[in-house]
Amino acid sequence: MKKAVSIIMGSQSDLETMQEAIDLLKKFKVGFEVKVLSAHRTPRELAKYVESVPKKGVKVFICAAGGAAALAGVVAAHTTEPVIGVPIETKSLKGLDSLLSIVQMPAGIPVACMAIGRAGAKNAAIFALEILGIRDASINLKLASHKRTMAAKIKRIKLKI
Ligand code: RP5
Repeated sequence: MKKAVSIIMGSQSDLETMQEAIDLLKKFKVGFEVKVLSAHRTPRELAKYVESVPKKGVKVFICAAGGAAALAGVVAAHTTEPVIGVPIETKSLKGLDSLLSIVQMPAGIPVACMAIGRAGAKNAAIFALEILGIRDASINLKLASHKRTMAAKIKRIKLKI
């Protein structure tokens, strides 16, 4: 299975949140790889990795970081592939720090910023699948079925009030 998605996280501590994205990509049977690389702690290794993987088939990056979350922006600076950012919830500022660090990119270097925390991780995987779905009709069909399942769950709800 070719690895079309690269998930990068700034720390091992981000894995708990990013498991949501990993589980979804597994469910859709889309190839991916996961790396821990930090914009601040391993800047050279990060740049080298980002510049090397599109040649191996990576079509989209998902980057998760918390606090002064430079990761997604730095990845976007080193590639022309789409970059999706996931702001990790933090203890001090509840992830607002991560959100603003990821969303407030300067003109010319966009990052698609998701919601803070687990919802953002899940949505990052879905958004990555939507990007891949532009070229791969089978992914599109699975996404449509995923949406129908979500709708069916809502429709089944019977409130006892
Ligand atoms: C960020 O700092 C990481 O993405 C993580 O969310 C946060 C804290 O990292 P650790 O101190 O837990 O390694 O770079």
